[in-house]
Amino acid sequence: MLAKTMAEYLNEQLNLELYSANLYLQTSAYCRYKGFDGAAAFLKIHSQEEMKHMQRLFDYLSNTGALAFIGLIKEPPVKFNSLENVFKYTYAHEQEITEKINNLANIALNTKDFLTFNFLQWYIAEQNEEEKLFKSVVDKFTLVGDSGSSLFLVDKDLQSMASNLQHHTIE
Ligand code: OFO
Repeated sequence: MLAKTMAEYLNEQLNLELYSANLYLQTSAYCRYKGFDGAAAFLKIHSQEEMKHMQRLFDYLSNTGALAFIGLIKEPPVKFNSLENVFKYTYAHEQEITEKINNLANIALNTKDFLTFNFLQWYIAEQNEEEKLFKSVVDKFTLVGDSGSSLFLVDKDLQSMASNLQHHTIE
């Protein structure tokens, strides 16, 4: 049985993962609206990944005798100045999530909740991957600049990244 405070912290994280799913779905809508179909596909797949992060927490809470609860999820931003801005924003968001996960792991360790500490290892590894992924997209903009043809290339690249991710998800 999870300690009450740990269940509260994990529920907070569950709701943050739901926010992440909404953020990626909303940014996908923005990209599609602006004609960046590759970026839209990439972000939409990522939204599905975030739902899996949420469900993992949902199951852990349920399986340890706690009550998972869905709270009020804040609205994600709708408008951005540029495609690069979308990815700078999402990269910063991933960095924040990493901090949250690390903080949770720290609390679990300090309270000797080794089961939760063990559960969080998956998230620690996952965050490392997500940060790498989003940084690699931000780096593309630095490399190619922001002219129309550069954006076209980045968008094309995101389309192939989306196809790879889709493939990975199906396997
Ligand atoms: Fe993007 O890792 Fe969950 O939130």
